[in-house]
Amino acid sequence: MPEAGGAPSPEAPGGPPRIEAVEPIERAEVIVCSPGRNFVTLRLTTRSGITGLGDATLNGRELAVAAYLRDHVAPTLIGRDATRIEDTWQYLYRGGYWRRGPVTMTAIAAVDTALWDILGKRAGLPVHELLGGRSRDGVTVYGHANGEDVAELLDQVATYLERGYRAVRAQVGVPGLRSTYGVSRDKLFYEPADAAIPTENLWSTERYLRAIPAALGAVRERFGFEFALLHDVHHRLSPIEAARLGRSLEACDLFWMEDPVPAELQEGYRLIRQHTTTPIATGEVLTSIWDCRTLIEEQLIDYIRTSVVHAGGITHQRRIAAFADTYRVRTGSHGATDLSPVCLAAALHLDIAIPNFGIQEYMRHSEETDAVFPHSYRFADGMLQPGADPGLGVTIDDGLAARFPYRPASLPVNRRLDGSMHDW
Ligand code: CS2
Ligand code: MG
Repeated sequence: MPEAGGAPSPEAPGGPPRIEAVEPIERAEVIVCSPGRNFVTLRLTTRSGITGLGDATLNGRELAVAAYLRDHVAPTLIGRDATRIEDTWQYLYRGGYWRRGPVTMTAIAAVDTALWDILGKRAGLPVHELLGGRSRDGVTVYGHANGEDVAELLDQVATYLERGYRAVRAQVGVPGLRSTYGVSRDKLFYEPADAAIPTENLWSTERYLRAIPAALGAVRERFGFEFALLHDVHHRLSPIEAARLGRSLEACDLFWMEDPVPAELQEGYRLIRQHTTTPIATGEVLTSIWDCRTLIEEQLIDYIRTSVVHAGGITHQRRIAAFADTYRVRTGSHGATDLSPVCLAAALHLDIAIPNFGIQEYMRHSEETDAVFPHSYRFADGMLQPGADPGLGVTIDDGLAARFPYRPASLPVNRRLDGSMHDW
């Protein structure tokens, strides 16, 4: 039966005659720019002139997603009905032979996010109202305090608490290693993709395991327990090492210990769980609900950290959150600087609406990034507010973006003291 306002049309892309598109997509543009760091942005424009933005940034692999979008996805979008968000997701995911993986899921995410933006603008409503409306007053975020040593870390924690943060992630340099991932030169704007050819960091599990309990213990001793304290292991331990770390941090009352073991070693979480009550978060490199299934079903984690941009957009991230809620697992969306303001806005609209939101990562973008992507979200009192503009509330300044061309930039790699490769 035809939809309201629609009649069968022979013009629909591919296949038999379909219901006429309510809001046909006319243009799909992929914009690559580097205002402080690289971003890939998809802009869809409908026949009636509504535009929607989607983040398509995959750190260090940006051009792979740009090509995937331009060469394989964009041609299938022209003429498609922008109001068919779920169907477009199914078309791109279920319709595809090659599934999942970061490149594919980031491209799908960009399309999906742009379609939600368009829907919000058509309706004249911010996306979170379309997702069911507010479930909370604001989105609690955590900032990144880090220091070369414990003294610098304590200074940085103080800075974040003074700025009103209610939650702080603490990372510290490991004594005897010349650099440690997560510890940056610039304290407010952290950018890990620092060189065209990957920088080589040094790693020692033994030294790390000695340094962290002392550093986090010093944070609690100085600042007390009235704020959430988080720590990111960056996938670097074996399950028994992670179990030991989790146990040694129990007195610090962590909000979470993040990514204790490599993402492909999900069985390892069973062992960690048997040994420690420190809450566990993972998921920033997982790209679909199927990647999270065992972790959630077996309640091996407390927070799922998949993001809108790397896990299939608002549509799929919402599905992951709903699945996680069934098992009392909460969300803690990835929000490093490589997730653009478009992704951050999309995450905030979802965070504020879903029942099982836990916390949102918030690494501030540089001034250049914020200038290229004017946005309506705002930080106050340790929380972000998505704003009330229709859609996502983010635009892109094309002229300014063009002044920041793409520059190759990679994440570092990690070698042990004997020169062998260690997990990222
Ligand atoms: C980190 C990030 O934010 C985090 O939790 O793990 O620094 C992450 O490594 C980068 O976003 C990778 O692109
Ligand atoms: Mg992380």
